[in-house]
Amino acid sequence: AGARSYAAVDLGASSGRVMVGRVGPDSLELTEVHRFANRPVRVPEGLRWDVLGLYAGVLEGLRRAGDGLASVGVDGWAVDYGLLDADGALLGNPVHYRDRRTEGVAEKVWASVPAGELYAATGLQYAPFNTLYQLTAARGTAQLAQAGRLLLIPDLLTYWLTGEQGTELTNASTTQLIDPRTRDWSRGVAERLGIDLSLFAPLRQPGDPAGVLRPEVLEETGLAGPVAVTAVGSHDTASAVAAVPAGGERFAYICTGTWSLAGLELDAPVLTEESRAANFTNELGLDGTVRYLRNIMGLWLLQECLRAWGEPDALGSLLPEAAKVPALRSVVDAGDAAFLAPGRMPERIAEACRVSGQPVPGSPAEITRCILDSLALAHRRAVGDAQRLAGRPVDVVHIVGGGTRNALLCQLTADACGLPVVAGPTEAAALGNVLVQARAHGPVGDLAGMRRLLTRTQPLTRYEPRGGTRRWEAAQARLA
Ligand code: LFR
Repeated sequence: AGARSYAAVDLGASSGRVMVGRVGPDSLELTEVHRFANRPVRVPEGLRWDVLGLYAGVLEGLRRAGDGLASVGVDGWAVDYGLLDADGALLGNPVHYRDRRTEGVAEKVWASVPAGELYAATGLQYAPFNTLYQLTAARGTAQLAQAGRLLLIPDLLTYWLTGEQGTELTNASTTQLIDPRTRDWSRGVAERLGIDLSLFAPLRQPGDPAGVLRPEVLEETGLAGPVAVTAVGSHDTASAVAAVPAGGERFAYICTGTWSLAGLELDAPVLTEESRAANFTNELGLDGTVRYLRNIMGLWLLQECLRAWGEPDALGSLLPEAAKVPALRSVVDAGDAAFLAPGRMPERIAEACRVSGQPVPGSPAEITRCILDSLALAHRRAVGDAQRLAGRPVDVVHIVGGGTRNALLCQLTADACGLPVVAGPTEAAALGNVLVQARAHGPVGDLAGMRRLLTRTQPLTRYEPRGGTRRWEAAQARLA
């Protein structure tokens, strides 16, 4: 009784999905209605997103969701954007954050605003693909010169659905143009770098109304109007963190998928020089929170190997074999930006092992084990560093997202961290998306109330640490 349905559009780097969440005062059920591939395309200019293909997938998903939706919300990966001309038409295909155009750009930016000042003002870790570096790389291009508007990917799709433009705050915080203390634009930084903030549409908060589906969208999807569209934590990681089923405050989280995003939820940013040196980021979360975390390469390392082996679906059979390979024979630094670009991943991993004087993994099972050990090790380091830098000890590590399906990774993470791991939900980003909509339209309470509902309704698996944290310390020392 009293349950309502919300559609969550969740766009990841390898697939997009439309899920329908049915939320009542004491119930929460999520159904996948459509999943579609997200395939980056290499053209002569570089690596691009097929954003029209994604939009078509979204429309098909809404059609399958059918009538009775109280609202629709869109989240997706961060930092990337589409440019619109003065008539609102998209200028070319959005550039992929793994494109090479940002190589060497940071040094140019730091010549105008030193890296230390940039961190103190924006709290963002250095990643070559932060929107700020992308915009600097694009300076002087015909496309940017023609642009009247910049919309981050989820905001672009929301615009196509509604005709209304906005810049949702959690994702805006990944541009490196937001001050995490004021949660507003960092005008000083933008000015010094010659970035025109009027390219951005006005800021929107998660939960704000974002319009209604356009009549043409209703016609194409066969839905009966009106259907509201609601701003959610449109950065997928913000939605995923909102759906971490934590009880109290003493928890760390790891959002797993193409990336592993590991850290803490805080009330205020940590902007110290030590934090910058450790490359921790202060992205914005729901209700005034800060997502204090580090980006780790994540299951991308494995996805790329599977692609290289021509066996994209072989993980199920590889994992039992990888579990039999001796632990911690060789590890790589899973935080290293050297693994950012696509291509030749098995060779690059083997090479990293050779250079650091470790046994070189050869078979797919050995390479898989090396990757999982390396991810668990990077999880351990990020969870440990975050506690130390923020002065906030934790008792439990929550793993959400695609990695929850990988029991070996969850167990190794518990072992490495020396803490219990609670794994689940898998579709955290979609659940966070749905719950923010439900809160805007119904009886769901604050963040703590959302988390209680998740704890009561979602299947969770607990992994206890099996001891032996010394071995992980020793493995870490090999990478120093
Ligand atoms: C995860 C994610 C990360 C962001 C990376 C690039 O999907 O959104 O949080 O750093 O993708 O956008």
